[in-house]
Amino acid sequence: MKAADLPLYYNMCEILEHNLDTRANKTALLCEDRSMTFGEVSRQVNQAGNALKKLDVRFGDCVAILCPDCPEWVISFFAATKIGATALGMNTLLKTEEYDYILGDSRARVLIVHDSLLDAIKPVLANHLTLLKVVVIGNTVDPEYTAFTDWIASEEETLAAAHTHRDDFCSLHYSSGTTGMPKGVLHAHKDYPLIAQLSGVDVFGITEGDRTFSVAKLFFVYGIGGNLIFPWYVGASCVLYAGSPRQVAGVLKTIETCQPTVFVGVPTVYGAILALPEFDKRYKLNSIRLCLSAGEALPAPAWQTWKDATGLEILDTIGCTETYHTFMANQPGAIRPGSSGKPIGGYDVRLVDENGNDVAAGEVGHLMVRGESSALFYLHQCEKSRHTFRGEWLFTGDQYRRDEDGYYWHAGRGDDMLKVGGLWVSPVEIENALCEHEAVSECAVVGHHDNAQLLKPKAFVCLHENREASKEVLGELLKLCAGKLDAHKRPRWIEFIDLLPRTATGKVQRYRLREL
Ligand code: 3UK
Repeated sequence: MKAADLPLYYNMCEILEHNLDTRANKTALLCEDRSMTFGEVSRQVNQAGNALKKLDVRFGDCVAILCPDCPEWVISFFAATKIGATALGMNTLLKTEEYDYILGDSRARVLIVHDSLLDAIKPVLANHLTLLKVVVIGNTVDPEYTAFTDWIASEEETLAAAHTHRDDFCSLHYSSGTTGMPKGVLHAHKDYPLIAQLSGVDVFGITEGDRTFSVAKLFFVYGIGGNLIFPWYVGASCVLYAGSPRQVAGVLKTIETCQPTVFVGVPTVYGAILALPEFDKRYKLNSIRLCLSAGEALPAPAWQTWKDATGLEILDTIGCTETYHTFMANQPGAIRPGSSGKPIGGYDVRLVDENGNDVAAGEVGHLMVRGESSALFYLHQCEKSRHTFRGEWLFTGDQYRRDEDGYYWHAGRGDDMLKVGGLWVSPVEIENALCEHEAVSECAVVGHHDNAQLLKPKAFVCLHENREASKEVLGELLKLCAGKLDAHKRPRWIEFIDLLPRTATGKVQRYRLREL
């Protein structure tokens, strides 16, 4: 599928509305306390869209949503895009100053916020004169604000979609980098059917009979793609989970109750489930036919243990906010555990050196990707945009190696790579070696200057709960590295810590380790 196959004037609310002809009474979404049909969702989208129009929200204006995964999140998102505005699903794990930055950078006109998150953003609302209205979802609504249900209750249940060009922007996602303030990534209406067809249908084979469930939240592109856009594009249902993915028991209980067929997971959650003794006997997971993983590399041992316990083969896939969704994946029947698979249809990749020339086979290079769902720039970030968006190609910042069979292996982030003694060293290679020790639960390697001000690898190691840091363990780790790694790659320091610092979306913040 190509963008040019879509009508020139196209609104992404089609992804919901094409279901109205034949499936208006089919369940579109389920959550802990409710379920809604496509018809019901569509009527409330129209009501919310009419309420936004009454506030004079116009083409291109930003509507910010700050809410755990629930029907109102979805309704607000489609309402905004349907009237031609830009929907901004905000990360629910950010700090007040980050909300302040995002409200300002996006010039949000309306904020739709869940009562449980109001306190986190309330102190900065007065800073934003562009903000016309705050609508609150939930039970305990401050009389200062309008309750979501009251806001839409008296509105008309019909609404014509705005005459949007397929290249008009319809969503804004802030991507939390490992450094600096988050960057706003705008996506167009066309990107939604593109990713649904290219990944959801062509690679993952999602069909009308499926039911998706995601631990990645809707504010995260991987989550909204896998758990809203893919299923609705084919008329399947989704399960919304408002809880934290860290509450693994809640995740497993939801799977047991709602019986999804597709599980949209991340490596840390697979790891946490595997750490629960006899999880496969205590919870019924047999509704699941397909398991996805993304966000960071899924280690091969976790892939194998999951397969041994459940019989299911996880598909590790990589995408980024800039491409909206997947561009490389392990495909059913062609999986290489530990790798990110191969480029999927609709996307091309290249591995290049510092000068932009293709690297030789087997060598690590910077990953560039080309595909029609790519964003065009970062909002208000000229310099960063120039660095990342290079004509048709997107510079991902990832380091990859391609093996003889064409599979791609992640070798860390470009900005994490170390040059030791003039040679490139990937922290990931050292981390993999350390993780082979049975006492190690996770670890991260960063560059650290030695007495001669030369960069050398330093490892931060977390041990399993029942293990103590000791001279013995340290000695074993050093010995392990000596056996596995070339001399220049061996960590010169190993420090034991309780937890690795992570971003709100779960990525290790190496820059914080560097600062330690
Ligand atoms: C890293 C991976 C190794 C990689 C995303 C699937 O994660 C997503 O988007 P983000 O913008 O982050 C992108 C960056 O995360 N990464 C993601 N997946 C993998 N590294 N193996 C993987 N399987 O550094 C990438 O550049 O938060 C993932 C679909 C849509 C997405 N937006």
